[in-house]
Amino acid sequence: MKALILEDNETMGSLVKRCAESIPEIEADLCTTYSEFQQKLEAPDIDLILLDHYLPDGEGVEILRALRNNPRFDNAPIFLVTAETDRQFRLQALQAGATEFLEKPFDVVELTARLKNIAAMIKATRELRQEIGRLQEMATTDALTGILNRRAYLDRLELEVQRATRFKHPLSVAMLDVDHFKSVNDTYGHSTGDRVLVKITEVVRNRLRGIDVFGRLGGEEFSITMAETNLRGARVLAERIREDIEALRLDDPDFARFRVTASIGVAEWKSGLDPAQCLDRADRVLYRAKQSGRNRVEF
Ligand code: GH3
Ligand code: MG
Ligand code: MG
Ligand code: MG
Ligand code: MG
Repeated sequence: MKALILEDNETMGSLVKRCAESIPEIEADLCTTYSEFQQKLEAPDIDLILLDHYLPDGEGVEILRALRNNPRFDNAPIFLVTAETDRQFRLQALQAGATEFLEKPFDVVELTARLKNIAAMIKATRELRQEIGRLQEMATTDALTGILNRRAYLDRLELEVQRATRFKHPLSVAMLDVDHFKSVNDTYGHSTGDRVLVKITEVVRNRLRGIDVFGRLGGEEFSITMAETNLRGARVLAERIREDIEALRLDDPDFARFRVTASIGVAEWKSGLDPAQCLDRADRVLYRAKQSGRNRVEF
């Protein structure tokens, strides 16, 4: 972790730096003027700040207030290390958001101990953040196929509908359902069924553009949101996907004769339709595709 120190007295600054660097996780950088500090503050990875109060070109407490108003540092650990011993001043500094307040001359053992505690807290916060990221990923990803799960897909669809409404841009939605998938499971087993779903996901993905949104709604049902795409464009894409799935062959020798097909319903979003209505339309069209013999695109 990176510590940035602002202290105009070089001897004092070096001492603070040495205390900080005696903690193995901390790497410290010393600035002797506020303007130098401001420049170095631009670095993206500063975890901890130590401020002196009396500076030739600024005052620690004011700098502290400014840092607390900066969203990048509103929660960062900030130490105020100052020769000012007045109680009123100490309260001011704490009220301005100082994490720690240390009087100069400070006790090296005390500063080091406090820095060590803060380093442990920074580490714990980091781990928590990573864990949150991991959980977020889990909560939005379908475990089998790695694409968006139902919840995340519906969130994205909602966003795309808002965007299309706002900019009056076209938007289309497709619902895809694998044909007679139950018989795939019954004939080849559930784990082969799973592999088929993964293969189909790959095939669809290869046809999509970066701005398309693809999710698994559940079982063998998928949906695609096509931004900036009218019904005509969506039909063309859906037809290509249908052909690709029909042409799919698995490596497994059992699959030499095996074919899988899917039916797709396509609907264009119209102003005033909410995401659920939009999906509902595509779903009804999909039903028609099933009724008309499967392995086809309806719109
Ligand atoms: P249709 O052409 O009318 O869509 O027929 P279908 O057999 O595909 O439709 P149905 O809804 O009756 O069956 C869906 C099957 O999908 C039943 C279920 O066991 C299977 N299934 C759902 N989720 C999974 C999964 O994650 N893995 C596997 N292997 N099978 C699944
Ligand atoms: Mg000073
Ligand atoms: Mg189904
Ligand atoms: Mg069904
Ligand atoms: Mg099906």
